[in-house]
Amino acid sequence: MSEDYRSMWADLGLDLEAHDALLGVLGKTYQEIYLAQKNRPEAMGYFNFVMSEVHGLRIREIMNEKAAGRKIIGSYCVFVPEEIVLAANATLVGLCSGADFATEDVEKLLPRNTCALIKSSFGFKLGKVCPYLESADMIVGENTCDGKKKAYESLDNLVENLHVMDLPQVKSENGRALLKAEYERFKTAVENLTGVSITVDSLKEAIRTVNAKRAAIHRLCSLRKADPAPISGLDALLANQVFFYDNPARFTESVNKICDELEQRIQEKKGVFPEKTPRILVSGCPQAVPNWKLPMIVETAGAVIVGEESCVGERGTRNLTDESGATVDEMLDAIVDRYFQVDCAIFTPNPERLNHIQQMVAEYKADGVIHYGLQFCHPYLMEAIPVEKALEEKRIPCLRIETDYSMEDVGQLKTRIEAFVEQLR
Ligand code: BJ8
Repeated sequence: MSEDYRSMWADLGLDLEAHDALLGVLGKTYQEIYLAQKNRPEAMGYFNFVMSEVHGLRIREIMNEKAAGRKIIGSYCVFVPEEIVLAANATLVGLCSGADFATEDVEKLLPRNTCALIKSSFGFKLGKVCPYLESADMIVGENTCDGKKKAYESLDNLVENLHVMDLPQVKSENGRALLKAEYERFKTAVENLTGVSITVDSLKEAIRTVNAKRAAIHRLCSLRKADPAPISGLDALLANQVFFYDNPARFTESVNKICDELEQRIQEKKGVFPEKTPRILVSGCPQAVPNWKLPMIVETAGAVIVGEESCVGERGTRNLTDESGATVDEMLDAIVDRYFQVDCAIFTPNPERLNHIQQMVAEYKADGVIHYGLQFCHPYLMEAIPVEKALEEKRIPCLRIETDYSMEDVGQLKTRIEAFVEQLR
């Protein structure tokens, strides 16, 4: 990394030594998991570049945006509407939370039995190793699960400008009204931060930009229906992860380029694994960068992942926003309609999620489902039990796993996953 980046990280207040250690581990892990794959599409070269510059070039771009007066907003959840952020001439970045860091310090603020994702978000802050978090002018928290809701009360003491968004827990008329009111309040907060009023034109353009990004990912998803699978689950997950922090227009273009190449591969019947490789749908908690543990195990156990029913995946990107509204309010309604369909397990009851899992199994011709639950995540772990039961009633094999970010259980998971893959053959 150039000296130029080091001074940028120092200006952001990062702990350079700890940050070097993080980048070292990240680079090594990426090398061992991603670069070791065979038959990758050439266009994945873009994502290799993005990952090698994840704290470099992208942060430099963000710092340049800030110097030009643009505000940066950080988010932990797919309920934070990027459309509103872009329409106010700001940039939204996802704050990844996919690795353990500064655990001892974190456990002074949060109980040990908190999910790894929440602990990680605190670890990156306390360890001063996330340039996205440090460059953000506003951080958005959301009242989703109890863990996050209560953790934001403590996070409020650690960051300067935390905006907490209330979220409904029930898909009712009242729930929808709450989401609309909260998106209006968020719009005002973003406008106050940026000094930019959202107009019909700016909101329409923002909706189009985010729709284009989602449409590119939809295209990628649908190409994964082919057998042999033209892209690995690891690579598709990476595209879904980069979705959260790359420049939207460049991301859209890069994903479409991969899709062009995948279409060619499908025509030539060229796959990343041989035809008839057991196909797995992963469903459950989000897998944030650099949490690649599960797909690494699955795809080295002789199976291929063909879809992610997850917020870093189809739950997060499904459905476009209607862009035909003639007023800001009409478009806000369309945004609410789109996001209100996200079937996170914090909702009760949440039958749409089970429907979507079954739909995805059929569409992607999955042979089985692995339910991915993070330890101590009550919403997903609880929902996993009826999901597994319903799938098995339909003769769709399901393996329920509960894990964290440590590597301690890799051997045990490998054994269980290999046995599951064997059962699917
Ligand atoms: S819309 S899934 S991104 S809240 S793993 S922190 S649920 S205890 S992440 Fe999520 Fe938004 Fe829902 Fe999606 Fe809590 Fe579970 Fe931890 Fe979780």
